[in-house]
Order: sequence, then C-alpha cells, then structure tokens
Amino acid sequence: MELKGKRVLVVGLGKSGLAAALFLREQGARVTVSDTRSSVALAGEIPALLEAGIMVEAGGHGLLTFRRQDLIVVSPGVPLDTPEVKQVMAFGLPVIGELELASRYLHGQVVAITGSNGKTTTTSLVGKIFADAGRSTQVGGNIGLPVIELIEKSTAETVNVLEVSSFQLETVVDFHPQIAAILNLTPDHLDRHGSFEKYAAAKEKIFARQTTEDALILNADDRAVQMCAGKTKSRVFWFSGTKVVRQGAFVRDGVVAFIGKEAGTTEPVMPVSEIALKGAHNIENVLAAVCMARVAGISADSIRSSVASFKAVEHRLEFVAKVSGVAYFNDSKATNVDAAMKAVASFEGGVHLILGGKDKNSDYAQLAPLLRERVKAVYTIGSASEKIVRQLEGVVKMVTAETLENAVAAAAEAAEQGDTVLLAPACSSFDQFENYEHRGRVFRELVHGLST
Ligand code: UMA
Repeated sequence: MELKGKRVLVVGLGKSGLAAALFLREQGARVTVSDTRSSVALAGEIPALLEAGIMVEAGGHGLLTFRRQDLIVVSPGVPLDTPEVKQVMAFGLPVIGELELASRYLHGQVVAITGSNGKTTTTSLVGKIFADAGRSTQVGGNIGLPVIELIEKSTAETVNVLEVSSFQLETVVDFHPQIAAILNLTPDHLDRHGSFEKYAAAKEKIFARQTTEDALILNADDRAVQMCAGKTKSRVFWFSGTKVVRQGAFVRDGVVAFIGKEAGTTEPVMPVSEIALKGAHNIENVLAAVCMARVAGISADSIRSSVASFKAVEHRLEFVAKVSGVAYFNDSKATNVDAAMKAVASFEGGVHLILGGKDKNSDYAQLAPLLRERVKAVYTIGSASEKIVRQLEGVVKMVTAETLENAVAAAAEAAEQGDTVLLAPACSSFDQFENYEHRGRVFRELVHGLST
C-alpha cells in the first residue's frame, strides 16, 4: 500500500492512534488525527504530533475532516457506528484499524490469539515458549503494545505473537496469521457489537484469510468455537480440558499430551501438577499454547520447562498478599461475567467477591449458582452496582460499597482466616478508573495498606 502523499485520518489518539499517526507520517502520508477529547486533555500528545507535521483535531470529530481523506484508520476503542465513521463508510472510503495497517508492514510469522478470556495470559505464555526455544519473538497487540510498534524490529525470522481483540478484528481485511487460536467465545462487549452473533463474527475474522497451509487452534469444549471448524480452510487443531481430541492437546491421567497428525501417536508434554498457574481455565490456556508451540515445531521438553516457570500475569488472578490469614487476589482483567465466573471457580469457597464498574449490557444473574456455592458476600462498586444488586438480590449477602476502597475495607473486616478476597469485577473500569490496570494497581495498594 503506497502511503506517500496520501491523506490519512487517524481516529482516536490513544496508544494505537499515536503509534499509527507517527508511522503513517514516516511513510510520507499527510496525516490528521481526530479525537473527542479536548486539547487540554491531549496536551501531552499534541506537541510531538505538530512537530512531526501531523494535524490535530481535538474536542470532537468534524464531518468535513473525515470527508477529505484517502484512508481512515480507526483506533480499536472507536465504534464503527460513530456517525462520522458511518458516513464515510457509506461514501465508500476505506476504513481500517491499526491491526490491519500494521500487519501490511510487519515482517515474519504471525501467531494471533483471540477469545473472550485468557488472551493475555496465553499470549504472554506463547511469547515465552517461543523466546525460550530460541526463536526471535515479539509480543504485542491488545496486550498493550500496538502492533505498529513491532514493525521496526521485525525481520523475516521474527515470530510476532499477537493478542487480538474483537475491536481490532472488526476492521481487518488482509490480516493473515499463520497460526491462530480462538480460546473461547462468551458474551462480552455487547454494548459495542450489538449481539453475540456480531461479536462472534468479528472474532472469526482471525481465520478469514487463512489457507490450507495455516493452523487454527480451537477449543473443543466451547460450542461457539467448535462451529468455526466448519468455516475455515486451515488445518484445525483442538484443545480440551475434558476429553481426548483427534488432533491437538488434552489432559489424560494428570498429564498434558499432544497428538499431531504427522506423529499420529500421543506424546506426553508435562504433568498438570507442574503448571504454575491457578484455575481450570488456565489449564485450557496452557493446552492452547501447547498446540501453537507444537504446530510451530517447538519440542515438548522445551515447552514443559517454559510452562513450568511461567507465573500469572499482572491483574489476572494475581496473588497480592495474605493479611491476617486472608488471601487477596487481583483479577481486575475479569471484565466480563464469564471471566468473573472462572475466577470464582478457581476457589473452593470462602470468597468475598468485589463486583462492579461500568456495565456492558451484561447478565449478572448467571453468577448466582456459583455465588451460592462458593461466595460468602458480594461487595459492589461503580455505576453497575444497582443492576448487580437487583439481579443478585437474595443469592448471597450483598454490600453496596460504591468505591473499591470501601469494598476492600468491608471485605477485610468481614473475612475470616482461610477466606479469600477476590477482585473479579465482571465490568469494565472506565467509570472510576483509567483502565483495568489502574483498577488493579489501586486494589494492590489498598491491600498492601491493610498489612501496614
Ligand atoms: N476516541 C475518540 N472517538 C471515539 C472513541 C474514542 O476519539 O468515538 C478516543 C478517546 O478519546 C481516546 C482514544 O480514542 O483518546 C482511545 O483509543 P482506544 O480506546 O482505541 O485506546 P488505545 O489506547 O489505542 O488502546 C487500544 C486498546 N483499547 C481498546 O480496545 C479499548 C487496548 O486494549 C490495546 O492494549 C491498545 O490499543 C494497543 O493495541 C485495551 C482494552 O481494553 C487493553 N481492550 C479491550 C479488552 O481487552 O476487553 C478490547
């Protein structure tokens, strides 16, 4: 794609937009950035952009700005039904996202991982397995580093391990990973996508350009993911935490095993007891990682030592501290109901659960059976509080805490020795925090404050 002299508009000036704008400018494009935030809020970014010769529209999107362009690059957080974006799409202007733009310039192999939950853990683990095996590896995408920033150091030998979200996949055209994985599909971001079907359709774009040369790793225990097998041309490898699969990774007699087509025989990889991560969902993440690594030709021994030394990623069921015999876990990344259920299911009982934040049109009633079984009390925070209390009234003790600070204090007061206080909010964080990392950091600080 020739960018020299082209007029390109970048919509949204977060991490992706900033990286995209600077990259496009380096390629010789005439770049404008448009953001709804005010110029005061963008004061940190504007000088560097102007310096680079990039025009900035702050405080809203102007339709005229959108019309005079050859290409529009939208940030993942910008919905495609934003009126200005919708209009230019109707005019036939090409609209792509940062992932699509980046993948057109990225060298080397692409290993892409999507799913509703477990993406970040699996992406980090796969990155570690490839790097430990001596492959030249880069990790990026939704995990926090825009893919554009991987371009510069990529070569034909690089393996680019990418976490890709539905927001990023919604706007891909030619994105073509040689190895792709869909970990699971449960309702998330319905406020943005409108329906589960549309959300799943965005995720399925991960394999749209794959051919018979490529590999697609699918969860054999997830009905919506299973359906993808009938829609792809690529070689399908399965993973399952519950049964033996024809081709792929599974657990039998406490051992992670892999069956590859060429080998035809079952190959033991490692005992489940050596996996350092907590929770059944993390065994699934390991199985998916084993598939990706074996498909890429990494030995079982090498995979075993990488997995055994891999600890939880920050904010994903991360152990924070034990205070007065009570364990505190930070799963701030549990931003949907399914992730929160997985987090609760990782503990046998005695859980004090902090729920809430910004609602995403979710159904919290699904949590009821697990709450009855394992949770002593729920502490609600943020703008979703009222809905959560309404949907879960009478299931377990509910405490409206409003803030994370109150929630931690109330849970610490009520918890007895051997109990667990778990932040697994089932909501996004944007009503009270900058992002889920910020929420997780605040939680950690509050917990550390208890111990002093
Ligand atoms: N904005 C507009 N117009 C709009 C909407 C937003 O101008 O209509 C502006 C905002 O004012 C803001 C900017 O867009 O200035 C924010 O852009 P962004 O939300 O795309 O944020 P980035 O900083 O570019 O971060 C994005 C991903 N964010 C989202 O998908 C919401 C990050 O994923 C990702 O790490 C980063 O790119 C690098 O690839 C975060 C996330 O929450 C972790 N992802 C969701 C999730 O995991 O559930 C999908």
